[in-house]
Amino acid sequence: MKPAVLKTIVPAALAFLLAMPAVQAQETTKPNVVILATGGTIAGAGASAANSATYTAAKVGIDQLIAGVPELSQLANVRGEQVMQIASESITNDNLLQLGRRVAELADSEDVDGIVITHGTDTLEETAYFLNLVEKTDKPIIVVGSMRPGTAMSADGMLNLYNAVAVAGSKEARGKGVLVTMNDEIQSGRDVTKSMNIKTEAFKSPWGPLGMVVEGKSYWFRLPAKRHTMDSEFDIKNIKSLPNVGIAYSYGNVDDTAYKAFAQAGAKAIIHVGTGNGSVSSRVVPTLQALRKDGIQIIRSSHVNNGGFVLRNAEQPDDKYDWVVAHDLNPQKARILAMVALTKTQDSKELQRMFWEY
Ligand code: DAS
Repeated sequence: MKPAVLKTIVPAALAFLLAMPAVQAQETTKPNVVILATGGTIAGAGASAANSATYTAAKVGIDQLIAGVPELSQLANVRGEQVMQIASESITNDNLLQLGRRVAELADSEDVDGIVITHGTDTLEETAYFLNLVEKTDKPIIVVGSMRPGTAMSADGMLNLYNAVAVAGSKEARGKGVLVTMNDEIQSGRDVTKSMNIKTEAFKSPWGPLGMVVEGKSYWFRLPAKRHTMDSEFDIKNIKSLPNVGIAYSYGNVDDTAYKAFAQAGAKAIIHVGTGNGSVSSRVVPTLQALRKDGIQIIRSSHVNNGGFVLRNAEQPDDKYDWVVAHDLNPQKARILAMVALTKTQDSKELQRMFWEY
């Protein structure tokens, strides 16, 4: 081979070979993120690109979701598992426990740095809060969904998923509790709620988001104030089943039918969704007093959206009736905490402490 050629090829080959370990090392420096898929709109499909609201949820599998966002591989070593494939309005307590146990197994695994859960948006806030209460890890756990199916124009799922993996792989997200990344914002799993059903800017926290994700980088502005994950007294590993807790919505002319039906069905607690400050109609108070005497916990929440804040002994003499107030939790989150709390205590004063602290 002519010397001139040797002079060019050999150094280039050497340089390439020398770079190899660095390339290998780069792969191993990327975080390992597992995506658990449960269904929902983020896995949905519509008949045409114009169908942003008419589609079928829970159709697309996790491998296709990951293949649809090849940029994920720039953020992390990603692998997926299809835990279930359902629309989230159909998620049961058993599904919640199944998901929570799989999350705990992965969180305990040395080679997992972060976990993403793709989920329907209808009950995303309930799952996120449940995991926030029971997962004993400081690794990032990010629950993510989308308001439009991937088949629609301006679908939001791809970027939501990209942001979720970016946050799940970031060290700054550790120890902040379960998080939700929707519409470029990072929300606390405790606070966030679906406030609108046909906008991509649907998920809001009454007390504001914790941060933002821009081009794969997260920016933090606040920290969660309530107990969660490693600081929680609850542990998924100690929860065999979740008790029956009903939610009864109040309104003008309401009577005690729903409350009696929940009691008949074996509810251990009833979330009263009151008007205003968790008010209770005078037509319903005697029944709630009787149900409390029968051992059913009565928990007053509010249907004031975007941050109803129920104060003890304001609208009702909670001390006298031995009732609990849900603090700022919306009714569906109050049910999640009540179920988890009742796996540990039947004491209403202990329950109230938990509602202040979580
Ligand atoms: N049915 C809704 C759900 O699965 C679709 C969605 O918004 O994700 O929660």
